[in-house]
Amino acid sequence: MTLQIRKLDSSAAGFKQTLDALLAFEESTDDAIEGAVAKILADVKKRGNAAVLEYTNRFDRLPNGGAASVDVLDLPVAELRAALDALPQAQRAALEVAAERIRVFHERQKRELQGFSYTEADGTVLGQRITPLDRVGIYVPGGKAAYPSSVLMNAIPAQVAGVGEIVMVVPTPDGVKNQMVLAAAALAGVTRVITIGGAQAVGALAYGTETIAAVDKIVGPGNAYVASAKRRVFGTVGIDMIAGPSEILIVCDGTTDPDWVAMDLFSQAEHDELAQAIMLCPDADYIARVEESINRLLPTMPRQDVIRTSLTDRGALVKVRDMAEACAIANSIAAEHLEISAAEPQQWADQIRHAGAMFLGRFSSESLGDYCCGPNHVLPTSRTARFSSPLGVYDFQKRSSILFVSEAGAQTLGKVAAELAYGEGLQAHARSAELRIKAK
Ligand code: HSO
Ligand code: ZN
Repeated sequence: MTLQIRKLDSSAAGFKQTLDALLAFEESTDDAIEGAVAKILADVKKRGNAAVLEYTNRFDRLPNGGAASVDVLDLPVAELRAALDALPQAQRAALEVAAERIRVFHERQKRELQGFSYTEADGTVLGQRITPLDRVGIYVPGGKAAYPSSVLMNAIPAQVAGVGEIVMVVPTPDGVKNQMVLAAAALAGVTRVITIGGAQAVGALAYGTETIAAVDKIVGPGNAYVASAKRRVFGTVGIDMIAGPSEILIVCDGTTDPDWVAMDLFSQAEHDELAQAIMLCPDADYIARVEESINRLLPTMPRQDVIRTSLTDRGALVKVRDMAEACAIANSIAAEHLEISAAEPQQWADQIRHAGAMFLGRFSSESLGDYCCGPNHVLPTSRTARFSSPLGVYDFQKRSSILFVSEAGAQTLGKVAAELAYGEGLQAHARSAELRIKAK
């Protein structure tokens, strides 16, 4: 059965509306899920470990009738190390290379963001200090969607930032532990792993329990329950972002092997039926060749059902007037991943302002970035790259302002502050400033 991938033309009437409709993604908010999550969070807040244990035993089908206490759900750090040691050699080596490259990139980010201070003529010193968060929680989904690469991408920036405690929660449905996830946790400097998941794990991290210290921020992807729980605890703790389905946008000049482009489209389509894979290209013949590649290669893919649904429902091959127009459309899409698959990628890249990550040139497949180039694969989805950024060291740091006012500074600044304070009707502010002004 050949796949009917949508073909659009940027010159056709109504193109913009068609594209907007295709890009629209609204996370469905399900009242049943919202209600269940609110109840679980309130219960964990009130009853702590007893509630966490109950929900875990109810939802995760643990062997031997479930866990007897939350303590047994804690994995000894030695078990992480053992998982790493037991991995097949090639897999371990790949994980180590990836971890090291991700670390190098994020160390660079840390160097980019340093505090500063400057001294004024009267001796007043103003500055900014950067400190890491004390404790963060990393949510790792259980089962199929458990990606060891995501453990690296979430935990390494936290470690590089200098976060003292990195607590990973991962559900183990049916008691099955993903050994590669544990190995990745060992490499990424995770300090504690608790085998709990769902809204109850988010609640335990956010509110703390008798044995789990509350964290300052929770990051990492999860299902609808986890997303809802993260939204609800936001404010009590920080959260990263609520990730939507994966997206890839390929701007292609028609000089790349069409099989490569087809496989790159598949690579994100295979994540999820709701994933989005789109190509923009000025060459109609080339678009036909990519379509031919898609139909020839699809039957060879183990995840062809997911890919087919994703490409049929949300994919498109778009004929554009020229590469400049492709770049303009790419900016309006603000995709999570943008590949510029072209012979001269740089000139087009210079025109891009909105994209989570840009992959330049035909050798830069998105999959390399997903695993091991070094930049983070946790990226803004659903057009949010217009205003937000990849996960990074910055997300595990915060800034404090530093103000040292010299005696001389207090004389001049005191008058300014008092004037403004009287204007705002705030007497104590004004007097507080004035008390420090010496009577001449
Ligand atoms: N492309 C995904 C990340 C990932 N890919 C994990 C493979 N494993 C983020 O959009
Ligand atoms: Zn991916």
